[in-house]
Amino acid sequence: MTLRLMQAALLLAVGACGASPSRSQASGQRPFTTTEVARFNAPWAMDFLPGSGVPKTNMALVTEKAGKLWLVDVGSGQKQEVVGVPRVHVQGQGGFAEVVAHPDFAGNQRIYLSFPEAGPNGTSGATIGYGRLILGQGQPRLEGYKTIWRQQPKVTGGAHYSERIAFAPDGTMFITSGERFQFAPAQNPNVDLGKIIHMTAEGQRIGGNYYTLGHRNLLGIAFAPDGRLWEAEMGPMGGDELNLIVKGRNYGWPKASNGSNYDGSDIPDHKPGDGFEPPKLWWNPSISPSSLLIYSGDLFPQWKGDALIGALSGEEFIHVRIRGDQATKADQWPMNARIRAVDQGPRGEVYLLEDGDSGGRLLRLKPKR
Ligand SMILES: [Ca+2]
Repeated sequence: MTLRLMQAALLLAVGACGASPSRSQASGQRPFTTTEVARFNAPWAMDFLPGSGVPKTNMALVTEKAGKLWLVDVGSGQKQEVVGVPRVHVQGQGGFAEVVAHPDFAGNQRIYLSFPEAGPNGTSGATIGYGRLILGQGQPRLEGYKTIWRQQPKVTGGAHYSERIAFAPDGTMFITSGERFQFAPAQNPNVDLGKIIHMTAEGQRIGGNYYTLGHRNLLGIAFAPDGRLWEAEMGPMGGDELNLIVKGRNYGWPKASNGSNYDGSDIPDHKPGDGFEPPKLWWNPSISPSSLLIYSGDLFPQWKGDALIGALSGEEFIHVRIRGDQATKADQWPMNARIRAVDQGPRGEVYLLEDGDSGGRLLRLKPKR
């Protein structure tokens, strides 16, 4: 056999293996192992508590959609329910949603939550607020909860609340306000629907009504180490997006999308000169991005500075390479479960929360040796 033939045979063998549609084959290529830490009922979000002089401790908060908040020690897997949490309006996609610790949590004990509240005539709207998490005195409890933002207007239906929170390096806050499945209001500068809003940590708006507009259901928002703000958004059929967020820009919904409406009708694709900011990446078929982490740890050096995305309908864990203002698809690992949240632990390990009404697992990912 000539060298060339041997190379061809080797390529064929590798190609046959790589082309296998088997999910177990694909999961065999994962660069990580997964360990179950705990289980939750329909978990939605998680965040690690900062400690004195450390950005993260072993203690994480986890929200459950039906209205419970848990403190979990990811070392032991032990869970404690937080008492004194506000009552949550649960409807459709809405319930307890985001939980984020203030960057100075060690000093002010402040945690932020988001969830819908009911309005008149069957309406509802997203809210954001904060309270003090009291630890070390028996059961953890929340005190002095205060609502600092109410999505206006309240509308009927239980879809597309979004209500994610990201703290900026300067201590201000960016929140996502979904378009509530109302379409056109995403283009109306005078309402909250379909916007990213910039505010102080006390809820005072910065720079006007909104920071960006023309969004649909924004379930991931995160700062990269270089200070750029990225956002993952559930678009229509075949139009899920990763966007680079730039102040004042219009991201097009519902006038432009690389996807189509779920009834099959077309929406004009993004094109140069249409006045709308195109996504850096989009997914067709849809993946349903639930969450976005920009990884900053050392445990997975190949992910440093890159985006990690959980996918609901895609049932995948997705790695997107980020270089400056550019993003490229790198890996999509099948997880055989809807992934609701992605977070980074105190030693650079990665945590995933599975979606599901009972037994949604909290998984720890560590590098495969
Ligand atoms: Ca289109």
